[in-house]
Amino acid sequence: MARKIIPFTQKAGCQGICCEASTSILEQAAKDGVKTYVQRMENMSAQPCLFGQGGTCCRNCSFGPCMLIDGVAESVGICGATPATVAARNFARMVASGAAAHMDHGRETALTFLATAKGETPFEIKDEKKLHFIADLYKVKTEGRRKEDIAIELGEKILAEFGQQEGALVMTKRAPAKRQELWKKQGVIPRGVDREVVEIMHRTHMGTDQDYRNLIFQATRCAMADGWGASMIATELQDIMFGTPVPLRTMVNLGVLSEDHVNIVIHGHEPQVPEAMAIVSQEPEIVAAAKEVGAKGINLAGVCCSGNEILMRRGIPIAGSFVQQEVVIATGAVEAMLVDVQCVMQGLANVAKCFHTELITTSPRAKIEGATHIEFELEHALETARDLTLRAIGRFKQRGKVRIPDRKMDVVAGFSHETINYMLGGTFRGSYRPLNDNIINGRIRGVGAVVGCDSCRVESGRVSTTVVKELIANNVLVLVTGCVATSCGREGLLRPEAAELAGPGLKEVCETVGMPPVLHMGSCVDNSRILIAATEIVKEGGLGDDISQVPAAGCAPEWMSEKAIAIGQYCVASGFYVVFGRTFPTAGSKVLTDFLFKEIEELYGGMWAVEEDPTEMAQMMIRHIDKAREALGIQEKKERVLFDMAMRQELDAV
Ligand code: MSK
Repeated sequence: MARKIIPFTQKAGCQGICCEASTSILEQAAKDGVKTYVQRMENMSAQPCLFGQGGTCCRNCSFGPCMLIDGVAESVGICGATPATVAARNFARMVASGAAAHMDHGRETALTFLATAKGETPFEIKDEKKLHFIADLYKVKTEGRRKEDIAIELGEKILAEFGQQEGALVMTKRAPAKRQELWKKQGVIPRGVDREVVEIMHRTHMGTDQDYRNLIFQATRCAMADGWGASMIATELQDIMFGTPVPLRTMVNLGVLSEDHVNIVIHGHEPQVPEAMAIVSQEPEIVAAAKEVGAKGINLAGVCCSGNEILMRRGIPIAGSFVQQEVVIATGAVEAMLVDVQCVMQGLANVAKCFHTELITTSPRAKIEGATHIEFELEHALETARDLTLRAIGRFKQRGKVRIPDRKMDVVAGFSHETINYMLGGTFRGSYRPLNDNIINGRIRGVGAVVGCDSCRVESGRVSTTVVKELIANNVLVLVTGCVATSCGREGLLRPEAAELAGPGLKEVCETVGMPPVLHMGSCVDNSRILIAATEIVKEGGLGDDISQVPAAGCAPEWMSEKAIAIGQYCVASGFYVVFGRTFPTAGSKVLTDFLFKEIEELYGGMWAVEEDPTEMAQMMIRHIDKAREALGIQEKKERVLFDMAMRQELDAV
């Protein structure tokens, strides 16, 4: 039966519908009996369970589930566990799961890197400068050595960190000295990558760690092993192999699908399959095969962070964000959707069945009933990519009616922290100095990192973009990653023209440099780029000697995954104020929530907050930024000369 789709423009009850392009497809899909997340949400018999949502439902042993009500005397589990203990265990397990996702991603990247160094993959060592930089960090000798030999030794050292039992993860040494001291004092420097997840799972077993502070301590150490460990490893090794991103123009939204090409959509997180597909998709034999079936060629497009990886490095367009994944197939224009790990809805299999689309899983760690499984093996990367492409070509003639909305938007992406360095500092004298100076003189009020998912539970995409617009209007330079970046792209916020929406100071800087006020820094693992950017700001000087002193704040307005919790916790441990949208997973325990929202600041200089209203989310970040400015004594606007390109060139010539 056809169901009513509520247009996103109607304020009440507009959960999940993210843009007009998606609305039209979802309406048609509903009429055709295609079941997407919209119907599944309508079919949910009840609102989310309050005990589960607030973190006070314990199902860690078979006495329970014990559902605890905070503040009610005697409301403890059969074992005596308090709401704070239960909520802390559940929170820690979310951190463990989220961090594990990035850790497995980092491990796969390290294995690919090692195989690439040994000449066993079609990939190469593209960024030698970064190879040398990371090799130096790991004390791998570089002088007079072949890049492959450096990479083999580096890859082995990095892989060993995953099973390391004692010591400290090397990447943590990149943080400002004061931050490292604080971590040492708190004891949260991760000893190994995998060890910290295992220890959470042990501590949260029935009858083990029953002190909420001690549980959060381990959750923090584990989150650190994600942000300053596995995620950073993934980002840096991917950059070395596939290229460090530089600004480029491309497109986002459903309109990037092509009526006259074979459309192959790549969804998930790890960049190996997308990179291999990008290599083969333009091979003359492949293009000829596509033409034989009446298509003009192959059109690759991304969804979620697989999309962000190839958007950042190759300019391949993104068809949709997390919430749009089923909508992409429901256009009827997709011959194959390739999925690997994380954020892939099981519902895709049923949507694909309603069309000619073949849904193909490529990772041995993630299969879906009803999908074809073709394992992607590194040693046969290009052969597998050709096979996948030919399968998609084979489906082209089975296309039925195609409905590709005429909606796509220009974006400028590719802002690695190195790019920010060059872009603001000049090609020949890369530096964060101009950024710091503009923060000090008040043209830029501060930096806001708006990251994470888009959610079916809110007005999808719109919550995040409202936060972003409010921030830039108040002269806050915004850094985005993940699906928030796609939402911003759809709304035109990733174009230099978006400077029109910025406050006068930020607008002036953007226009001088020719950059958007919202900088796309990549995928979920690339939140590590934000940690490094914050560190560079500290190292440049003038804005304190620790990340917690920088006028900056983070936000995940539409978070939904456990990865977001792990990311939030490593950001708090790094000194950031972090605002999450709609709901917080410890809300059922006042004691624990007070600890995470207040007391934890005394330990790490960062803390959590939650807020439903997007404008208020932005205002909370702005108030925090202003507080940091006040503490630095830079709240008064000081006039400084803004260096334009000609002036910088003059300086370089000196
Ligand atoms: S994909 S974790 S929905 S950002 Fe990285 Fe998007 Fe969130 Fe997945």
